[in-house]
Amino acid sequence: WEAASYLPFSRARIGSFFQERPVLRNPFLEDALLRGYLSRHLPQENLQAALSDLCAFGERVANEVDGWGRECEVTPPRLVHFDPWGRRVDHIETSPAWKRMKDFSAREGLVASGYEGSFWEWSRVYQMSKLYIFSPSSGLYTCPLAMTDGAAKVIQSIGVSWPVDEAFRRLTTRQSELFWTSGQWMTERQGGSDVASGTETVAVPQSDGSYKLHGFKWFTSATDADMTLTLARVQDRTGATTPGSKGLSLFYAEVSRDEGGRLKGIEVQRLKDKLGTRQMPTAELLLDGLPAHRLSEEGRGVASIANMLTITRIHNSISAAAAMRRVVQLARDYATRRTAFGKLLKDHPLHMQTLARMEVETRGAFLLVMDVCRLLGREECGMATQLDTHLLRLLTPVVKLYTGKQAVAVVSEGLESFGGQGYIEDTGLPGLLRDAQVLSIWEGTTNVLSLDVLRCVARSSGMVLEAYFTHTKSLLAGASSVSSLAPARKAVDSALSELQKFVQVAATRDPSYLELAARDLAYSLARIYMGALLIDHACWKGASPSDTYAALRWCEQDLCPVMTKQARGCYDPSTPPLDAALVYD
Ligand code: UCC
Ligand code: FAD
Repeated sequence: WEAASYLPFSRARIGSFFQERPVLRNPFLEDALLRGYLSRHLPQENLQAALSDLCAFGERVANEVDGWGRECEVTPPRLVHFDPWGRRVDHIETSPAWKRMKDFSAREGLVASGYEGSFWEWSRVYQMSKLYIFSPSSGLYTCPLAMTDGAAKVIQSIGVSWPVDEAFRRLTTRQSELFWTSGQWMTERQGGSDVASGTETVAVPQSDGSYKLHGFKWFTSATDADMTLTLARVQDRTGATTPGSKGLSLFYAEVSRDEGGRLKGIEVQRLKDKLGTRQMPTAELLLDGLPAHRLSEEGRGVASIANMLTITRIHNSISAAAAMRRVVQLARDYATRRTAFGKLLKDHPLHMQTLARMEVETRGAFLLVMDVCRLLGREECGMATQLDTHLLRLLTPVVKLYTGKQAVAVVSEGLESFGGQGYIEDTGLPGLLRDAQVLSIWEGTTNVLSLDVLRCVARSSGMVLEAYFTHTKSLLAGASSVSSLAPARKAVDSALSELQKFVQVAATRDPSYLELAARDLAYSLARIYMGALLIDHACWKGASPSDTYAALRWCEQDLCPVMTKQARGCYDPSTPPLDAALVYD
């Protein structure tokens, strides 16, 4: 008995070693690239104010908001169909932390700062920097904020007047008691990508010029919103509607309740049971006479909601870059605390190589999404050149589709860097991966956005590509005398020439050829441009040796996969039947 009491694992003892957890420190102070980028670009007169605001914000995110985010995850929303007396109420109960996120977001101006113009052309960069710091701790509150921002943008582009002037004020206010969020109800059961054929919802004209909507919206996220933008087909006097995209119009509707507490014109069918994004309600909605106002001309619904898509796709990309940044931040902290094979993980070169590769991906993503924010800011200030406008149109689907995929890969690798603990729910880590997975699905899947790239190239008669080639070359020009960057510059230069060759060859082929190449083309556009941005940033006078190293590492990959695959015959007319045969073998 005496001998046994010395045994370290005897009876109730569970050993004396407990691994220290990774610690989340101020995400602003922890991010050298973010601070460098802002110091480089923000106007000098505002720089200090912006940096102190972001620093204080980062402190709150680490010490307070992150805990609320976790509370949102463990207290998911609940749908209460009936009140105790049997009346249908369809009440969506959300956690106190979710409600706190709404107040916090308003007070911090997470939407408003995009409209206040305090940083002129850099206002979007400033706003998105804040969202980038906030996103992984936000309990997915960035989702309603994205749609809110998108709705404000649509209203602004259409004109801030009745019936949406009040809504615009509320969407862009910093007063939490007035702040509204918006939904974006586009998806129906027949099609989320093919909205034009999939939308069955009809809009029945009313005598006062308004409409009542009848239909079924299959995915509606953050359904506790105060208003929504949605698509429907206007019925003529005979009840007929126009099929396809030409029949779709854009509508504004408020989500309100009658005196009995029942939703006006809406029934919440059920909440979705989702892989991730569990913090926020995503519902199926029956629209049964929802009062609405038409915002677009009849038949201009898709074109009018496109402004919302631009904004939400940029938000999506910010969330993707932020998820990568967060997992790298935690993983590198953990590597200073965890020992294996006699030394800390940080002292194992192979582990550091793994984290460094994640860091390179994160940097490429960050610079691309910030560049798109820069272009958006220029457009909104009336400063955009034609080149800027073309670039913004081309790079929006590119950044969304590429960063969505990167986020899943980097976050997955990141989880592995915690070993088994990365798979354990109450560490909070698995949620990062679940939430990353949606980034490539909603707001346009990878393939659908790749086809959007083709469409915008065709519709601009190639002008968007011209802008892309011109601007990428100008980014490289600054590096011509920097010898340490020569291999990277050479790689981007030659990939750019390859891409130009591909475009020339592709122009002579039929559309089905381009369709097969669409995804690889979009990836090539992303990788080359990210390479050029990394090189450009490394040439800045405040850049560090790590900025140069990141550029060199990025440019070691195949920057132009579309040309590599073309050379291998991957888009030849013989491949589709072979692909199909292989899949169904
Ligand atoms: O998923 C959703 C919400 C999730 C929550 C939000 C989270 C945000 C991030 C948070 C981070 C945590 S809402 C559902 C999103 N749904 C989609 O993204 C739909 C995906 N499908 C497409 O994008 C398709 O390409 C469609 C629906 C746009 C295709 O429709 P059409 O009617 O066939 O399109 P067309 O014919 O190509 O274009 C019709 C018009 C044209 O204008 P005009 O007539 O003037 O030539 C196009 O130029 O719309 C214009 N247009 C665009 N304009 C179409 N797409 C765009 C665009 N991307 N930008 C500018
Ligand atoms: P489908 O269009 O059926 O696509 C299935 C597959 O086919 C995809 O891989 C796609 O890439 C591929 N595909 C489709 N067309 C082509 C093509 N032409 N060429 C090659 N490949 C193709 N929607 C809203 O409107 N509002 C919301 O708030 C909202 N919230 C969401 C929340 C969550 C958590 C999720 C998962 C989805 C949400 N959605 C929302 C819906 C989302 O936008 C759609 O699911 C998405 O756009 C895809 O549409 P789909 O589901 O109909 O897929």
